[in-house]
Order: sequence, then structure tokens, then C-alpha cells
Amino acid sequence: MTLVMGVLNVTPDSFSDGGKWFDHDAAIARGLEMVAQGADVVDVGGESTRPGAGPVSEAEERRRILPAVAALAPAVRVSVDTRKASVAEAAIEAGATLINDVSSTLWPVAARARVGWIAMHMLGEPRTMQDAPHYDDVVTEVCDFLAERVRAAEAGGVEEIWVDPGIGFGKTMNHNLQLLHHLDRLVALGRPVLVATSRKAFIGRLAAGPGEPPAPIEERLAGSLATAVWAVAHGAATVRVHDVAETVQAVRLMTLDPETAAA
Ligand code: HH2
Repeated sequence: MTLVMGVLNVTPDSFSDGGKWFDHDAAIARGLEMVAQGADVVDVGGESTRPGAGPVSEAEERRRILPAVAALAPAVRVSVDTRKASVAEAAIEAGATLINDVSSTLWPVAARARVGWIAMHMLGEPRTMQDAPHYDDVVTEVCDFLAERVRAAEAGGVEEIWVDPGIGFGKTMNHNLQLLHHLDRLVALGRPVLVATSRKAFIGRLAAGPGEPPAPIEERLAGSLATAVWAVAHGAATVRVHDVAETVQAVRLMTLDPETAAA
């Protein structure tokens, strides 16, 4: 079964939807709307990781996310998108059962709390990661990194481990496309693969003509859906998206079983 993870950014500055759900009531309403639209997981984050983003204090990150985590956890599986152990712990206390960890360091928290953990690949850190990222072989390096993280977390007692190539995290357009085209290599690690292309810059650049500026966020839905469908067709277990209703429709259609689907 393919899962759709809906993004809930409780931030003033996310690249994709900054400020829209910053108010607690708006965040909770958006989370419930995504549940009604068919989201299997809601990923609550309080710190933007867009290229160039600055850090947020632990107290501020907790203040941003905890009301939404607590309100949504009875209705849906909640993951917490954080790089901070104390924030992950507080979110778990409030009902989150999955740590979405772009730093790939928080498995000890997952082990202690007996929750799931998502290991994502990132080259460097958000402030500088898009300054000329270089790999000799991006697919092999990302796979090796994630395989090592899986081994560490498994040895540390984490039972549920997902892996994510980290589209856009220290990657050029070519790196992103190579990772998408060789998703089978990540799937071969034997763990559920999460892919998050939704609204990202490479889609904006691909959508623009030569010499034109990248297409704005509101014009990236088609590319977001195309890459989500591509990822599912090539073995992704979960896609992390902003446009939940549209993605649920696309993913449901492509995963229909012709034997059992209604006539
Ligand atoms: N991308 C973003 C944030 N969290 N988590 C995982 N596992 N994989 C990703 O590729 C990923 C992620 C960036 O997207 P968004 O949350 O929309 O933006 P921002 O970081 O600016 O809040």
C-alpha cells in the first residue's frame, strides 16, 4: 500500500507555503483538512529547511508545533519534522509516532521512545547545502549513507526505519533526477522509501523555458504529481506532499487493482 504524507509547515518562512499555517488554529484546521482529503500521515514541522534558512530555538519550535501535534494525533498518524532531540521528544509526548529527521541523527530518540524513524540524506546543512554540491556518484553515495544509518539505528534498537534520498538537500537538478531515476537502488535497501519532491525548486526550473526564471510555487502542481507518480511506480512506499487531495487521487488511480476495482 502506498501512503501519502501531508506536509504541515507551522512556520513563517517555508519555501512552499510559509506563513499560511503559522497560526495554531489554522494549522490544526489544515491538518484535519488533509486527513479528510486522505492523508495517511501528517508531517508537522516548525523549522524551515529551505536553502539558506536560519535556525529556530528549541522553545520556539515546540511552541509552534505541539498544539497541532496534540490536536491531530487522535485523528491520524503524526510525524514530527525536526532536527532537535528535545523537540522530537516533546512531540512524541504529545502523540507523534514517527520522527522525520532530515539530520539523520535522532535514531536514539526513536529507539528510547519506540517510535518510527525516517533517515534522510543531506549534504552539509540547510544554510549552505545548495552552494555547488558535488558527488562522484550521487546514487551510490546516498545509498551508502542511508545503508550505514539503517545499520546504526537497527543496532540501536529502532524497529521501524524509513529511508529518504533528500531531494533538493545539497543536490543539483541533475542529482535529483539521477536519484529519481535510480530509485530501485534505494528500494533495494529493504526499507520503506519516502520521496519528497513536492513543489521543489528543480520542478520550477524544469517547468520554465530556457533562460526564464523558475515557475512560481502555484505552477508546480503538475510536476509535483508527475514526480510523485514516478516515485510510486518505482517503488516508493510514501510520498510527502503539500497537495494532498490531488496526490491521493493520482496515487489511488495508479495503484488500483483491475481485478477488484469497481466496474
Ligand atoms: N523536504 C522538506 C522538509 N522536510 N523531510 C523529508 N523526509 N524529506 C524531504 O525531502 C523534506 C523533508 C522541505 O520541504 P517543505 O517542508 O515544504 O519546506 P520547508 O523546509 O521550507 O519548510
